[in-house]
Amino acid sequence: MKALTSKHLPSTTTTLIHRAIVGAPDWWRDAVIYQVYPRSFADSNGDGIGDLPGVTAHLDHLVELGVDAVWLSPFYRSPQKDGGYDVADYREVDPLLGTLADVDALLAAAHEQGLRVLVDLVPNHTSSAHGWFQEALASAPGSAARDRYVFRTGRGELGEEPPNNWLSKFGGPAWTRVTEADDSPGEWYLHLFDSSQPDLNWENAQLHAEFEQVLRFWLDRGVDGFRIDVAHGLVKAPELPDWTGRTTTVTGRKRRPNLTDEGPMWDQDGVHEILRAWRQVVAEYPGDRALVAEAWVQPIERLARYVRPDETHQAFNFEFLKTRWSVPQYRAVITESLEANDSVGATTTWVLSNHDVVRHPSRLGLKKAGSFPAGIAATDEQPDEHRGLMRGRAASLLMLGLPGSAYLYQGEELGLPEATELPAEARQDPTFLGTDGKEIGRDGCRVPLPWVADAPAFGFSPSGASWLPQPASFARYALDSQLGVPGSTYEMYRAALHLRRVRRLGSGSLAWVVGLAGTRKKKVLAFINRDVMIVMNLGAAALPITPGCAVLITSRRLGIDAEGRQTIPRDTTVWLRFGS
Ligand code: TEU
Ligand code: CA
Repeated sequence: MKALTSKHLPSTTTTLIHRAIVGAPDWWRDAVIYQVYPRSFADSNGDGIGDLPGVTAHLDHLVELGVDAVWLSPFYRSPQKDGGYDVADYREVDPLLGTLADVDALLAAAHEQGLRVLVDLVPNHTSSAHGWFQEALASAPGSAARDRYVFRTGRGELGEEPPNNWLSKFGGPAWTRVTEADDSPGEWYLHLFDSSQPDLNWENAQLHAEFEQVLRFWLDRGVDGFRIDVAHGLVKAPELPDWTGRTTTVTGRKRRPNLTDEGPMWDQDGVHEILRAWRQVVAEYPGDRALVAEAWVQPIERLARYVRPDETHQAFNFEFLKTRWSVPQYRAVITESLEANDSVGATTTWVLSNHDVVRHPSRLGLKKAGSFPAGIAATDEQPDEHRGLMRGRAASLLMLGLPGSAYLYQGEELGLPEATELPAEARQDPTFLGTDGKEIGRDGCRVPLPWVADAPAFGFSPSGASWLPQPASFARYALDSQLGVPGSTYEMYRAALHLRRVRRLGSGSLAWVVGLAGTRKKKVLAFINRDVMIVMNLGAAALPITPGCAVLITSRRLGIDAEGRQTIPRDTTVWLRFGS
């Protein structure tokens, strides 16, 4: 490393932050994993809702793109009050999305094509339609059936007040009162999310045994691992103390989401025992099955506890996702992430978009670039689409050049923006419905994908139906209008994934480079990973390409300066190769 930099980069200083993995890494350490939100990916039967046969039919797209694995958001039987994150049966497929045979066919086809498949595990809560909850409602207070959930008597003389002051992430109190069998007002049950999503009681030993069977059910069918929903919320502080900090995802007028989950309902030590038990279960199976934790905890050192050697293999790095469009902030987050994860021997798992957040080109097209609204309404500031796309592409090339694993959210390979003008009647997110539209919610990142510019529903559905309306602008983003088009976002992702693979960047190293000719420290981020230098320019001044470096890929067209040298314009990331 030293020889390379001193020879090719005179007058710079380099700081090694993270060493390359020697030998063959576990597959997940450097994998690129593509998130499919099934209801919005591809509809096979024309009802306007994406389904499992639709996913199977389009696996070739993922192979072409060059990802290693797919994570499927929930497809289980569900009343669909929260896009399937309200599970009524962990072992059944929702008829809207397909059948168990469709899952088997998807797994077989994916494995045949060399793709691994992770599925979503939703252990914090069930749907209120789950048999367990129905049984709890029909059973008496204090019964074993009620003990699967968090039932408590209310406060106040007649128990008419909720047991504590916790708020639901989707707005309103986190408690709902039930009516007992004799029609009297009864106990209250806890729901950190929608009232149709009662929290499970992870103090209950029976539940541990039952969930282990759920894991085995899917592992036996051949899934390669699980994404664990709300991994940081499973265990609550004993006695459920009142909490005056913020709890909600949505926060009222300002639409600023709560960026960290803090308080007695989150990140309790007990969750780690549960994750350890699941790690042992997946370790019994051949083929390196993996777990990824969804845990909105802060700071990064706290998140690193989830990826200790006997816990989950990965945890989404949401601090990276939340980073503002700023070189010092990126440098700090990347350094802290690699150091914290290295200290426990874990991989860092980068992510920019998912089904819960505003798509990253749109976040980066706001005046406060990279700020984090909980959704964008037609009446809010509208992102600058072009600038956002350019920045989004630069952010993606930055992410894909980093050592570690990366998750892509369906549609980001097309550069899709957030849909900000969905009509109220179309919106379905419980955060929108539960707040009478005061909160705009997450539907804007869940609009069905455009595959073909000139086809009904842009090729999403043979009938032209689409459960959320697609903006007309999606024609410009359709896959077929980008295929083979030099400089298109799709071709950029495809080329980046290819280069990342052949140059083994995912298992590579990171050394910051400071002092490249013509750069200002606060505007240029540069690092070396194996034989590639990744440079991101956020400054107004175009940056000449370092002599002796060949351009491998760029997020936007390069400029030429007066001396005829290629230059890196503003809001651009390039990957450069040393030597000839
Ligand atoms: O999200 C968990 C979660 O806590 C999010 O609400 C997150 O805090 C928020 O998006 C940050 O802005 C998971 C699923 O990903 C989400 O789709 C579900 O609605 C939720 O769990 C309940 O299952
Ligand atoms: Ca369908």
